[in-house]
Amino acid sequence: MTTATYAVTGMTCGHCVSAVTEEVTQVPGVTAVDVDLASGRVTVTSDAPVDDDAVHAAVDEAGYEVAGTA
Ligand SMILES: [Cu+2]
Repeated sequence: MTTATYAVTGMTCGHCVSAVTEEVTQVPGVTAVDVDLASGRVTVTSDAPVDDDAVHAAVDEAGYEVAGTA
């Protein structure tokens, strides 16, 4: 099992959290997504390392931006 944590900017409420969670969950290989709204950290759990670009694209699709890894 692998976890990667990303710093995501622009999330302000529970709706943002659901939107990001929903999109990132759809990235192939992802088994769990945990969003901490206060810190803007998104922790992605997967069986094998996930394509960073796919996570960035999913966050972008939700309407937010990955500022970097956290
Ligand atoms: Cu929101």
